[in-house]
Amino acid sequence: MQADAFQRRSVVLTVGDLPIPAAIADGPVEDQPEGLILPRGPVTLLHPFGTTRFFRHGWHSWSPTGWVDLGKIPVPVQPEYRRPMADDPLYATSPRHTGSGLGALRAPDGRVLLLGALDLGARVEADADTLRGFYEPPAATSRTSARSGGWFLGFGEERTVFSAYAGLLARELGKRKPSRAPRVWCSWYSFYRAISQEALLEVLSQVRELPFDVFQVDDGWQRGLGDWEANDRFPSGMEALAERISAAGLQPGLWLCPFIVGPKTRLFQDHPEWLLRDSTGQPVKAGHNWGDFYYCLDTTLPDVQEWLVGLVRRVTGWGYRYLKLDFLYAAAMPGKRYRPVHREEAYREALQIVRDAAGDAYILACGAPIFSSLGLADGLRVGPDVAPFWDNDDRSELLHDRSGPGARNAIYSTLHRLWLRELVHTDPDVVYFRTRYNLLTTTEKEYLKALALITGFKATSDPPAWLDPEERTALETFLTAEPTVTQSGPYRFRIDGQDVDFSAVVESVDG
Ligand code: 9PG
Repeated sequence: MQADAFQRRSVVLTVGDLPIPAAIADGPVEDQPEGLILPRGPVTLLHPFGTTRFFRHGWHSWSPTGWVDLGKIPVPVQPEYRRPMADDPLYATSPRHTGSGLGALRAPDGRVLLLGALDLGARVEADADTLRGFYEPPAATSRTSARSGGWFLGFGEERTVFSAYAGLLARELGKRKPSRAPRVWCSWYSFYRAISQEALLEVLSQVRELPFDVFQVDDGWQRGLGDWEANDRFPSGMEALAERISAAGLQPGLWLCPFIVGPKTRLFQDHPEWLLRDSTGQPVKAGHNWGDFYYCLDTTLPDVQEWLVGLVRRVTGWGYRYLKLDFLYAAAMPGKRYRPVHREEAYREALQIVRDAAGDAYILACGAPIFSSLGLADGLRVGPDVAPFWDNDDRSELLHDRSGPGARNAIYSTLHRLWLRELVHTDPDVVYFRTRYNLLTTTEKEYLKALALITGFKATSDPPAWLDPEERTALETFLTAEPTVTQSGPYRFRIDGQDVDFSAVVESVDG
């Protein structure tokens, strides 16, 4: 049945005269106020827009997302081993611009033609003549819900069309958006891996005086990637730390990567049979970081699923109520799985297992495939990491990699994923208030702050002791603000009556 669905004849449309539809070759078509619902199976649209701009949607949190110029052939990210950290590695060398889940073209009058999948595993690509959507085999089939699949084809004003599509995604994949996003202090962007019990308790004593909700311990507490136990810098253990955080009136938060395995870990040694492998039997590399390659778990294995439940129960049992789950795309990497389901379905099932084990703990999905996380994650990182600098031009330009840390890359992708706000808390990453250890200008910091006020997801890594009195006041004002936000243009907003225009940031990337 799955093969049938996949091999179904293409739907071919011609967008000669707008508004659509023109001619539909196969299958039932349902009318939507802003467009059409097309059946599952490949869709090819012949469009008259030539080398216009194409909305290219990145695969996971860090994957660049925005309007690319169809006249410019995509250039693969270098070096090769970084490709999965930048985007879906299967399309890294495609000569066509390829997006995950959806794609859109800009018509000469500014309106957009959007082709968006209503199920997992879809890709949309474009060139000067065609907009083409297809589902990868095998079809993603949910064990828990009957998703109808198919496509949404919409034409109209950009925000209206994206919003109509978001509404359909909510229907197909669910939406999970608890009231207000928590206000988070996160250890990463000040201490990086150099955290310790002592250093964090010192910061906790300052953070507790400010209106934060969560104190989140990031990378650096664990023995290894897969060995999720406290290392020697946390001599009292993680449960004791969670107790101290709770006693300070904050919710304990913890970073972990449930789906990756470091090569020097006990997990890697004890369970080589748990690793996702390629068709030649080699373990699949999910990327290179922490000075080495790291690998993926085959999350369709019953033993791995049991281990995942145990892991999540253990950390929530320690008292952590906010889980920043990172490098999640590893569970959706191409490979040969124990159960031959589509890789994004495998990922979604694994995230569902984690979701169920976490109970009502808040899940922030990071490095996460966007579509397959919808309806399960509470918060979703929608751009690359920020950094206390604007951009690393060498990586962005010379290595063709806009997924690297930097304020510009983070702002750029987040702006193009604001339409997801209807479905999930979109996390633009932290805001900087400090001057200390920071190369960002005041304007650049203001952009980050405005974006956090727009999304409503507020976080910082600044230890209050690093701030001068004015910076501290600015942080406090930010944390307590509940501004009225309206959008007045593609990249223009009014935040409590103040105009913020990101157009210059976008133009600086798009050229
Ligand atoms: C901890 C960090 C922070 C951060 C996450 C994630 O491409 N890369 O090499 C790459 C490395 C780290 C990274 C993103 C990309 O950051 O987004 O907030 O938790 O891990 O290691």
